Amino acid sequence: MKKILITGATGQIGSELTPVLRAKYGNQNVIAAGHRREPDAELTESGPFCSLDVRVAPAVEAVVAKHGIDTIFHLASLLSAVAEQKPQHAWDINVNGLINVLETARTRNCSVFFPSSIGAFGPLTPADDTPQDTIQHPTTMYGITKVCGELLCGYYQKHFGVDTRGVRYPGLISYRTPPGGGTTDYAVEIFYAALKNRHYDCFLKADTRLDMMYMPDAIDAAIRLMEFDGKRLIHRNGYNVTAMSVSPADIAREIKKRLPDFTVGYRIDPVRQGIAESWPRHMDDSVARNEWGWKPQFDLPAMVEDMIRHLSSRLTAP
Ligand code: VAH
Repeated sequence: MKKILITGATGQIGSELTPVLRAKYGNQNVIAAGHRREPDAELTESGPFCSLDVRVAPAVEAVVAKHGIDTIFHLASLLSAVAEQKPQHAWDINVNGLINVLETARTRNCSVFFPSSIGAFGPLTPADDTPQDTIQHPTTMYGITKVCGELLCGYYQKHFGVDTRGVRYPGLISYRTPPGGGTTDYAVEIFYAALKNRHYDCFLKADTRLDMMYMPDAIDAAIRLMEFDGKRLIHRNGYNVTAMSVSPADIAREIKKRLPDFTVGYRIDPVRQGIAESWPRHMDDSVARNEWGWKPQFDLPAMVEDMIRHLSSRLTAP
């Protein structure tokens, strides 16, 4: 990787991947591109930033040509809950945006990282120890766009030789940039609420278990996969990767060990509860571990400790 473009750089993953890649490859070699969210000062002052609507093919091509890009981390996407409110818009961004990136990668010989999700699975998928290769049939527009994305990346690799790679991320937890419009957002909101108010009303049921991952591990997975010897990869796209399978009650209990007066309530959002129940509880990620050395560093206690440490200086209740 010499010249990198990150689409969706102002989002939850992009805002953390950008500084890590800039530290590794040089600030001027990592172009951050965003569209909906305004970039923060760190993003714009540490290296090149441009506004980019991935739905506009000539705009994608122009950015790649201007900067001589050889690697694209394509993160621009609508998340699950907001995609259910605007399904056609989600298809436009998540699929037409990806096709534009893949077409540019084909003509400009770029490698592409594409993040799929546990959302690419559905109610017919084995919910525990979900295999790498299994039935998907998602019932959300978000999941349909992610399965389509996995298949498109595989097609462009097989038919055009484009170096596409990707993982199926679980819910991602981070303290820098809150996610927007996701079903797993509760796992981030709970920390802000615990530190500000010592109470959180969760929109998922207490026992709703889902795969989760702390952002440093998610960043490591993306970079490790993209730096790995492509000739040794078999699956290439949509690798199951996870770090922990937890419920809101599990996270609340771990927070309470550090904030004894924290309490949690439940105000269920039927839409996001329905989405969560259509996803697996725990994926088998042994294929990623065997093929390219995937290994998470943060379990539930370590993640909670680090989240509270980083957020407490900003949000501690008086
Ligand atoms: C969402 N955070 O909730 C995303 C993610 C597995 C969930 O894809 O939509």
